[in-house]
Amino acid sequence: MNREQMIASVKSQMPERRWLHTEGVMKTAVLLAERYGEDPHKAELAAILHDVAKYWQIAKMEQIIREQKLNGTLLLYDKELWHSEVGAWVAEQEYGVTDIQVLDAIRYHTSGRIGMTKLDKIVCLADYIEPGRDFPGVESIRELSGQSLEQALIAGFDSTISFLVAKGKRIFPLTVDARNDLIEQQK
Ligand code: DGI
Ligand code: FE
Ligand code: FE
Ligand code: FE
Repeated sequence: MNREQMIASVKSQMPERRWLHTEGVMKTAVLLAERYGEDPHKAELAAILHDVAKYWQIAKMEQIIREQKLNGTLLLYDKELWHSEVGAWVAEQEYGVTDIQVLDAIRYHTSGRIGMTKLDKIVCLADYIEPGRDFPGVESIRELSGQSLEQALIAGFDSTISFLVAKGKRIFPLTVDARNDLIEQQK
């Protein structure tokens, strides 16, 4: 499958506004890759596919996580976390992606993880700051993104964690671990 076919297929699985978000993540991820010395092709590929499963039915995502023996702990936390794990599986199974760095960048784009690779950081940060995003504090994360991938991502996770706390929701422990690890790396 070539790039155009992949784009058409992903686009057909989501509403127009989510595709516009994906295009924003593609452009932003390529810019960040160029700025921070990562392969822009890998960044773009991960960005194209990162939300491919976002609009799949909850029951279908749950079924894939169970049947394919993916990370079942996710099922104990917010459903918003499931599309990244399922997305990585789909990228491999249906889109033939074999590059583990690209698959992991998709898999961890929502939660983050300990020891995030540069590509993980780029895709996760691009998801926060693409031009279509507007949440309180996004502008300061955009500014930080010009200085430090890590500082910007810490601010992104802080914003998500605060949002979840304000809503009285639980936090997936890996997100807290990812934030703590990025802070540790900054020392
Ligand atoms: O898929 P997107 O909307 O582009 O963004 P995303 O994949 O980063 O998903 C973010 C959503 O996930 C956001 O609404 C918060 C929600 N969420 C729920 N629990 C957690 C969580 N996000 C993180 N990072 N950690 C959680 O524990
Ligand atoms: Fe997502
Ligand atoms: Fe995100
Ligand atoms: Fe996204």
